[in-house]
Amino acid sequence: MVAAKRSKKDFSTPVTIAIDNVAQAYLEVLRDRGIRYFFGNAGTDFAPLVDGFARFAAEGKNYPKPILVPHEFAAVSMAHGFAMVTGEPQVVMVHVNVGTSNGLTGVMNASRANIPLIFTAGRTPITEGEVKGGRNLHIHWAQESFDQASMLREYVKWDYELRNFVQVEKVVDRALTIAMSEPKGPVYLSLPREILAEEHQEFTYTPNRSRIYAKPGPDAAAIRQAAALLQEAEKPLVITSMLGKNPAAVGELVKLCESFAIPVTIAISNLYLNFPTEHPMHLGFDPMRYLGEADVVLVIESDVPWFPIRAKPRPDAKIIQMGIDPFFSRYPIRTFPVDVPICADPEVGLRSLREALAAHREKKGKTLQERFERLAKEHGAQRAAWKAMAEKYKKDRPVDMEWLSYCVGRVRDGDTVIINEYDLRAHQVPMNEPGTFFGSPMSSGLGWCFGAALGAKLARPDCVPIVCMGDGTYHFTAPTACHFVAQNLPVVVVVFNNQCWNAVKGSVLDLYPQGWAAKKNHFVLCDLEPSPAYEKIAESFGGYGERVEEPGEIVPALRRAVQAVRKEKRQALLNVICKHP
Ligand SMILES: Cc1ncc(C[n+]2csc(CCOP(=O)(O)OP(=O)(O)O)c2C)c(N)n1
Repeated sequence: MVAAKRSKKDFSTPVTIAIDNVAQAYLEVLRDRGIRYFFGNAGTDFAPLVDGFARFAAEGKNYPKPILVPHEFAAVSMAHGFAMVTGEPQVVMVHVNVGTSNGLTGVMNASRANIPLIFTAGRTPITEGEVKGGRNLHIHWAQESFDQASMLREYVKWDYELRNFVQVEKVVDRALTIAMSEPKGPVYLSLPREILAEEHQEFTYTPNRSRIYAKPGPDAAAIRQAAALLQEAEKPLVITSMLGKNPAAVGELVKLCESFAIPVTIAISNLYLNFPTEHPMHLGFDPMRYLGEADVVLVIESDVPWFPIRAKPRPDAKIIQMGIDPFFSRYPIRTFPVDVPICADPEVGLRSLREALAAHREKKGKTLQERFERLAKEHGAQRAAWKAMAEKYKKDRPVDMEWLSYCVGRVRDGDTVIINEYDLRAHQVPMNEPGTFFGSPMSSGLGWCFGAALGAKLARPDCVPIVCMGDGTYHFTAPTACHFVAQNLPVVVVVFNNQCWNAVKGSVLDLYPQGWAAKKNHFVLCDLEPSPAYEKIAESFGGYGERVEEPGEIVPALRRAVQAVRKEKRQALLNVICKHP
């Protein structure tokens, strides 16, 4: 190995290392740029990389660490989970066009949730024997695409193909910069096998480049306008969905709402712990309940703050929309009204807003105090109603999801991370610390949760992820691939098993309350029966599995499952039999 020819302090001086081929140069740049993991689902295109990882191991280079995930959708979801917990960009590699298509739903999820992924795929060799790495298998002809990236171009911020050795470093940096610049999101890089296999003896690159990414700040005039509106507001309302993707922004929202007695509601897309649920200004998960009264609405990082078909703001209400991309410009149609747009990371935007409002506080002190007390009372009444609802169902068998969610809330502690895809009733789970709750992306590429929980576990080895999903969702996770990975990254899976796709059934009833299906109680394509013993699937991967039917057994079963992960270091699955709607 050629020794690094530079002083340790001088990060702008290029270094030269010995390599065999382009693949090794590529891995070296990833390593230098701080990429810790390489989520892979391999094929013949990976040969130079698999060989390169062996050289890395022989040289004691531990990162990026390859993680085999036996399904691409799970691999992308896992990288998604790691990135959502750490904020670090993640690298996934899949096999040519076929692997790309399997990972595509995961890329859609990452795209809508602004998760920075470098999604990469091999490209099948195109040469027919003239060049090393060229075609030597029948698949190499059939796996060629005219334009491999075309299938996902709409969902990535940038796509490119590595075309030659001299650009390895620049291409990786460009991919990282675009993925990490706001609004963050996935990019796609294809890596042709002949290029990866191309032989070179030395690689010169500049260490430690490109780790600073741009963050937009708010426009001062927009902040002044928004502050003036909030200052005069009698019934202000905050609606948010994913403010908590930057955990530091949660503290800023708390300070603003506490100081100025502004209630916070969480929209249906509920991706993060956006506001401590036990804070007196938290008014639950249904903004539409309060929307009609509000005179100033502050929408923060929320793609769908309300459903226009169900609720509308007052005609004279003023709407402020704040976010990195408050208009969600990648959505073809989204027309929520806006009077004051604030394009900013909410951490900075909210701080500026609070500072602008602070000057007026004295004048309104008494009014604010009264408002705070009124809202705190409403907050308390909401909690009491939720608890009463859980209690009402506490003896129901089959189990009611309201009660099951309440039980999850009782077992949760400071070390658990809740990951939810659909069925957990979030209002039943008190949560106050940012970074302890993650909900499924608004694109709803079903099955995200299990992979995401594995990524969260990899990112925070000491935590116990409790991943809540319906029995329908479970099938979409590529469950055996996830259980396979969970052998080394144990998590608790709670299957809210209602033996159907209630979301589909519900939409039929919604659209056709008096329709044929409702009248005849005949719902095709909705039931998942006979319901299998999901717990046995986890058992076959060495996990703890339990079928739970008794409502009084849920908390003890959850504790056994958490214990299996925490103490025995093995995965657990609870198959909780819930009411079949
Ligand atoms: C990839 C994909 N396919 C289909 C859907 C449509 N879909 C949304 S929810 C759902 C059913 C979820 O079932 P389950 O997890 O059991 O929850 P339930 O609806 O019963 O509460 C389906 C099929 C989707 N969102 N994503």
